[in-house]
Amino acid sequence: MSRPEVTAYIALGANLGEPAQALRDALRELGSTSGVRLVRASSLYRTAPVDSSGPDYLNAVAEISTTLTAPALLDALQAIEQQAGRERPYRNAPRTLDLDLLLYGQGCIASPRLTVPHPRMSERAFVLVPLVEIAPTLVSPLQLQGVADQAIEPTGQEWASR
Ligand code: PH2
Ligand code: MG
Ligand code: MG
Repeated sequence: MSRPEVTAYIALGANLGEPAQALRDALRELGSTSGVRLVRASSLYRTAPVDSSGPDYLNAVAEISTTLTAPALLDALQAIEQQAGRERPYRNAPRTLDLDLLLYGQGCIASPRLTVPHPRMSERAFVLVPLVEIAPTLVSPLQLQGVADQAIEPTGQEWASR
């Protein structure tokens, strides 16, 4: 029996190595993952590190439609992070690629591995600003007001590499 399609939102971020290339590769990998269909992606944004260090980040958010369960989707995201050489020396360390599951349909998940909605997404301009670009009904003006002091700007870069 086939599972229903669920709309999910994924945050992409990187601030080590070649962030633009890493985000492009990750979006391509995500779209070619079995059981995942890429619906749309936000622009790329340059953002100041929040509770983190190192160079500025590149961030974006993607909407997918998936037949994977949330844990299976998390497995797929972590496999793509591994391919990008992700290391986890300490919490919020600079990284070559971070893929976070923000929302999974109407799902509320609290397992040791996974919390959905992502518990800190409402505190972060690098999530809310790209998210409001592709899913305006999901973000309130009040939430945006709460992160208005965080530095974020569109890079003007295209997703497609030329
Ligand atoms: N990710 C973090 C912590 N801080 N700051 C920015 N600007 N962008 C991120 O993606 C980011 C962060 C933890 O995942
Ligand atoms: Mg993260
Ligand atoms: Mg993460």
